Amino acid sequence: MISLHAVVLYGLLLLSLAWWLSLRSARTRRSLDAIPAIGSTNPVLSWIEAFRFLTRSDVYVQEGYNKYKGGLFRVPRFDGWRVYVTTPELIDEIRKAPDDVLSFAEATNNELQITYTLGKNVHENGYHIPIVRSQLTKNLAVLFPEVRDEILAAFNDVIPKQAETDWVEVPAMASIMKIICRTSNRIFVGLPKCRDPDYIELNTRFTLDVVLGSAVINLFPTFLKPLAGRLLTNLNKSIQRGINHLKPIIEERRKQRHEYGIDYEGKPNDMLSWLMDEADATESTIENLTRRILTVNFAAIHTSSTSFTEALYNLALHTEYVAPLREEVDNIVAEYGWTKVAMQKMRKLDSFMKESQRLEGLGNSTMSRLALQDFVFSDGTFIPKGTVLQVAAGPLHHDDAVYPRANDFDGFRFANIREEEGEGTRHQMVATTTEYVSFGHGRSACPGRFFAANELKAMMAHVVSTYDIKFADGVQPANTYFATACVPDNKAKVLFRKRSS
Ligand code: HEM
Ligand SMILES: *[C@@H]1O[C@H](CO)[C@@H](O)[C@H](O)[C@H]1NC(C)=O
Ligand SMILES: *[C@@H]1O[C@H](CO)[C@@H](O)[C@H](O)[C@H]1NC(C)=O
Ligand SMILES: CC(=O)N[C@H]1CO[C@H](CO)[C@@H](O)[C@@H]1O
Repeated sequence: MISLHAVVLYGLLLLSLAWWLSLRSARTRRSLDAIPAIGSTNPVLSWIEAFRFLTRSDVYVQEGYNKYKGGLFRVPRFDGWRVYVTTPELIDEIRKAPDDVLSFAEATNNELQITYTLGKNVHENGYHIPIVRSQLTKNLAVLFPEVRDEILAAFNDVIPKQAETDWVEVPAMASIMKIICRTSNRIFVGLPKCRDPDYIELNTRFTLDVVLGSAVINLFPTFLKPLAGRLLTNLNKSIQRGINHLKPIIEERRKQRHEYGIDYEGKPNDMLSWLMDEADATESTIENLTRRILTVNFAAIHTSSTSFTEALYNLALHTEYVAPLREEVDNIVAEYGWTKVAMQKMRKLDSFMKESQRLEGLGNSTMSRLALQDFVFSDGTFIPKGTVLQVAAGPLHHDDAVYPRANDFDGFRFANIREEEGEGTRHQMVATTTEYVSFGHGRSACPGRFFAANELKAMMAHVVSTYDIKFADGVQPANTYFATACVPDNKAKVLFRKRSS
């Protein structure tokens, strides 16, 4: 079986190379000649470099930024050249372009092969996006007690009891992922499903299924993609597993609706209910609702876990922040309780989380946009239809000209700016600008960022008010990269102990 797979894989890889070579001679290649390339422009060598990019995107993007800052550069990917912009001005031009010229949805479909991974329906109908942006955000205050309750229960389960009296080592990434998955799903599907270990395991690995699956599918020309999706990924199994978890819940809710009307008494106020309220007939099937819940988890879990894990590493590395953060949390909670309003008042905490995301965040590349038509930047750079644009977010966020002493972790950097400018909200974590693109920018900016910031701050407020934390050796864990994604060290351990003062 395995050797048959290997033969199929090698055969398909050769086809993929042939496809790449034929692409190289196409119109896009000539049209992009004016944009400087990182790595070789030789067709065969650049195909090999596309493999290197999979694990070294940080090096490629930083090199491009250092050499061509002020303009654009391109890097080789399997499906063609990816063009990066380097300045806030160019980012703003991307933001202003209409969706039918530069499309986030189509770029994401290209990168994640959504049709063959999350599902055709998810690509064709993005009805969950306005639900995340409005219903979820509007309900943050009323749902805060549930978020808080799940955070308490999850930390209690994940941090060993010995922490009451002594330092204990906790594997950070895996623990955080569990806590985030539980807390988010408390709001997505509710109790008791959000605590089901198999459901949690499914949702944390589904993201990897999609990312790895799409990377494999992307090696192949369009006509082979469905075959590659079926033979070389385990998405079908994962979706079936999701269906097994959600089918009884969806059926029970349908029954209640049928008997007592759409606003039946005791109707859960969660993502699944909002989706069922808005779904049209094709979206209301158990499979399509399941794909949608898995999609929301895909967008939420690894992103939030990455961001929180990096913030936790920064706290363990810079323990001098524990005291002032703890003081802020204690004071504000004394006045406003554990509420969404309290989270909004915690400016030092907000700044700390934002600074961490500025320096690390999701990766060196954000804001993918596929050109659906030819596009010309104001500096005259021509972008042919079919090209994918990206923002060199990592290098921009690390540029001293954009952020003074950009490479230093300055936890209260944004709180201090807000102090100077009074009540300004322009520097809070959820505010996107042409200089802060961790959540993207413009119409497609992350619709889940209000939920994410609220959840991550509630978690960090719980950590500083409950525990002392540190690293055993004080060494910052190293990030790795997969394609454009930044992956925090998932083996690093953080020491926890019940707060002593
Ligand atoms: C710290 C956590 C998160 C980060 C860093 C993050 C980052 C991003 C980024 C960079 C984008 C693309 C924006 C662009 O290119 O302009 C995006 C899109 C999106 N995010 Fe998030 N995200 C996070 C959490 C969440 C959560 C918790 C949810 C759901 C509850 C979510 C749902 C989405 C969705 C649905 C989109 C696609 C929007 C569209 O297609 O227009 N995200 N996110
Ligand atoms: C799900 O959505 C797709 C695409 O919109 C549709 O073709 C299909 O019939 C729907 N239902 C099921 C059960 O997959
Ligand atoms: C998984 O594959 C089987 C066999 O090809 C198919 O019958 C089933 O509908 C698939 N399930 C999903 C969720 O795509
Ligand atoms: C997420 C992020 O910004 N990662 C890195 C991008 O590249 C620079 C330079 O190589 C790194 O220092 C960042 O940590």
